[in-house]
Amino acid sequence: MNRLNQLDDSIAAISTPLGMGGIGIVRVSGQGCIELVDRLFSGKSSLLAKKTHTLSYGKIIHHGEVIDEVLVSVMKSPHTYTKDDIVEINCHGGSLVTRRILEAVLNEGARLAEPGEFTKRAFLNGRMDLTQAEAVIDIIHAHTDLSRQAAVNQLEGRLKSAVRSMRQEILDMIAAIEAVIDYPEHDVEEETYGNMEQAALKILAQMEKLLQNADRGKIIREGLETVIVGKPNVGKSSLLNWLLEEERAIVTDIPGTTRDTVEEYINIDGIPVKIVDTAGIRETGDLVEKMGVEKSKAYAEKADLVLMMLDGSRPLDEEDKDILSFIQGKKTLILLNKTDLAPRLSMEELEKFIPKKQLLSVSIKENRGFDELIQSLKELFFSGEGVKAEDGLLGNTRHKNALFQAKEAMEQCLVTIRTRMPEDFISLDLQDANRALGEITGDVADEEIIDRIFTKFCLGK
Ligand SMILES: Nc1nc2c(ncn2[C@@H]2O[C@H](COP(=O)(O)OP(=O)(O)OP(=O)(O)O)[C@@H](O)[C@H]2O)c(=O)[nH]1
Ligand SMILES: [Mg+2]
Repeated sequence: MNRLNQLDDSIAAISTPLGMGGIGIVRVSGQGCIELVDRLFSGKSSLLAKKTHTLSYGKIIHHGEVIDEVLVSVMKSPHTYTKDDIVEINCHGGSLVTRRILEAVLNEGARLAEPGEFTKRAFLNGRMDLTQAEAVIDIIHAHTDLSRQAAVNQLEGRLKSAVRSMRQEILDMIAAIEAVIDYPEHDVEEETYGNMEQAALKILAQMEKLLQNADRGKIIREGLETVIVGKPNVGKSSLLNWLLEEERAIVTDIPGTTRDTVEEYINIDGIPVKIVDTAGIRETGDLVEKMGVEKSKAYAEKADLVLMMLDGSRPLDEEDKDILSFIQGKKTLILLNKTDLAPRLSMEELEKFIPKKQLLSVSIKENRGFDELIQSLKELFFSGEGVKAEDGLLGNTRHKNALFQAKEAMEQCLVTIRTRMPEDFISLDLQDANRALGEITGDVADEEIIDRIFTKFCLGK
């Protein structure tokens, strides 16, 4: 669809969660939306006469029937979330009421908004760049204060300005080269190459600094995905409950209790940690259990961290060894559990083939080893240091990949300069870097990428 057409119509959606609550909000945005809602609104005076950013009391009447008593906010372009006119109808928070009001608004000619379409308009209308739009989802999804702070920094434009200033420096370099190309009678002087090299090195250093913290940033934003694996009955679900401090998963002494994955978030010093409890991994003829086992393996494969559990009251067996070899190459902590029982498997034995710093002895039953586990986790991902919201400047994998491409182009550019290649080659490398950076802010992102980002939003945002 053509972008301009897309921006022409009024879009509407229920912006509050569906369900019962004090209030529900139906949001409408686009040219002519005030008039549109006014046709449904009955109050002291017409909405068209209202000043911007005011609230009006009245009723929504559709086909002669009063749907609800409402407060309507009128916000006029350009100082609104989307930069277009916005009307928000605050009604009573029942899912039927909000739905009926939405229907009435659609009936008057608005189109049902796609997920994230209000924010997409804000982006297309130039109110925010792509990193700021992404920050909006991150704020909504934030599980800890640290994640929220990092997202707010991004919404305030910290990443945008970091990227834009690098782009500006690259554009300045391109302009300097173009100036030389325009006067071919002048050879490029050694001094010019020297200046170029300095400028390229400076930009590269900024890129590297941002990339250094990228993994931390991703963890702060998206959470550390941690999966608990091990053979049946070693205490995986007990570990989940222990970390959550609540009886979330069913624990029994019957091997094969957990059939499906159970996911929860915990907050470790501000770091959101997603913990996934899985079905014990073993060969099984039971179809349901088999599916659970497949799922456990799939989760372990994509996790940031694997917590592998062993039962200290049983000797190490083939099942344990299979799992150990399966998770090789992953960031792993091995927990030797049930150390309150008569030992059949010792830390000494495990230390023969597992590095000591990856090993922990715990007893969930006797509540031993909890602090050590949390400490090891922090060591593994943050070298034991505290984490600040600033570390999360580079928010997601998309940013990281684009920045990485930009860095490669700058490295190429440096080679081109150092080998004294003709100046238009330098310019080409710089343009590559500039394009990759532009993808981060959305200045040059293609529509498909943009659409993919906004479909992750909730309805009505
Ligand atoms: N003695 C002792 N028993 C424990 C400890 N941790 C867990 N258990 C017991 O071990 C049994 C199995 O615990 P679960 O947490 O259900 O084990 P699981 O690994 O989730 O098992 P599956 O879901 O079947 O794969 C239960 O009876 C727990 O009470 C511990 O530290 N010491
Ligand atoms: Mg279990």
